[in-house]
Amino acid sequence: MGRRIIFGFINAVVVLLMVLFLVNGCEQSILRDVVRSIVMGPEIVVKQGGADIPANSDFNVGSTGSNLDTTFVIENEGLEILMLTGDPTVDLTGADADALAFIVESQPGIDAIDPGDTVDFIIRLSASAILGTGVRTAVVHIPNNDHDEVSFSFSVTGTDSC
Ligand SMILES: [Ca+2]
Repeated sequence: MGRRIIFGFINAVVVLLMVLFLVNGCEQSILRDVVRSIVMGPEIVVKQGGADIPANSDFNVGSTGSNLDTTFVIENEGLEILMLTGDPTVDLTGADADALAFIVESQPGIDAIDPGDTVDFIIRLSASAILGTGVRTAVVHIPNNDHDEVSFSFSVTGTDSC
């Protein structure tokens, strides 16, 4: 909470500075970019099939009788390097993750994403005769250094039709 207040304060100061630059009428683009990078920092965005997956939302991977892989994309829409700080980088929690119904089939290959760059990871829903048919769910955790989304997470749901 304290951090948000600090960033809010910094944002207010930056807006004031930008107005002053504008009034001044000078070319201040370099300084403006420096100020923006301080404020905006890294910005994590997670996508699947080109669509944003908001934090804390639920994504349905579908139904399978064997293995179903879904590729997700982590994008850095900020102006500083986005660090993926987890170990493992992408982690799954929940009873169905513990039972390996959902696994991270492929981790992001890097833990530092430059501004504008992306990295993929793959989550697999495994159908299992042991678990039987039913709906499976797990929570996907992507710890990172985005100022307001350091514990970015969302749910995945899918149906085991085995
Ligand atoms: Ca953010």
